[in-house]
Amino acid sequence: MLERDLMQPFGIEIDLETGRMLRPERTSVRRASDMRGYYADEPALERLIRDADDPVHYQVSEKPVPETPGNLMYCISTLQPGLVGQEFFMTKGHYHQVKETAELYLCLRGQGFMLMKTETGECKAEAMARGRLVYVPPSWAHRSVNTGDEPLVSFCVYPAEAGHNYGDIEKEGFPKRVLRMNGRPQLVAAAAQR
Ligand code: S6P
Ligand code: ZN
Repeated sequence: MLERDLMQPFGIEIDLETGRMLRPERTSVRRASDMRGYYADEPALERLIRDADDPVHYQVSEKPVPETPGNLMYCISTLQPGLVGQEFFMTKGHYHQVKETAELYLCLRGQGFMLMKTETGECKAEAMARGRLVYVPPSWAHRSVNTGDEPLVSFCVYPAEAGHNYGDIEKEGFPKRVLRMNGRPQLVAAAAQR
């Protein structure tokens, strides 16, 4: 490869206190209405959409790199606090399309869990709190859950070619849900649902 064809190095700034990426190139936003079908209490989600004017649920800020092997994609994921019925706000969750790809989540702010599951239904939860790094191994679907009262912010890094498979989680869901019971987060077996 000619030297002029090489990708050029660059730097970005992340405010480690707030977890905000300064001047991201791309920000994807998921609103409450994008989460239809994911929560157990569907009427509660509809009330949230109606009464709070379809609030932002979470967003992902990035400065994308080419999605080619050898590159590392990275982003800041910011999940708002709240409840849908008894269930804490969560991301949709996904497998990576390229199953052999892992992901690192370094929590910068907030409290919660990283829920992970395999295709055969094994389910694990790792606590997330400022300074905790969660390693999501290859082949594990992953979803973050915010159990605190401030945004749950993570810095994520993964192989740039990983891709996202949302369809399987839309169909099969996670075996566990994180509910607020007696004022505390509890992991509860999910009924047949997403
Ligand atoms: C990407 C990484 C995160 C999530 C983000 C939103 O591989 O795992 O950036 O995209 O937390 O979650 P989801 O499930 O809607 O992509
Ligand atoms: Zn991922």
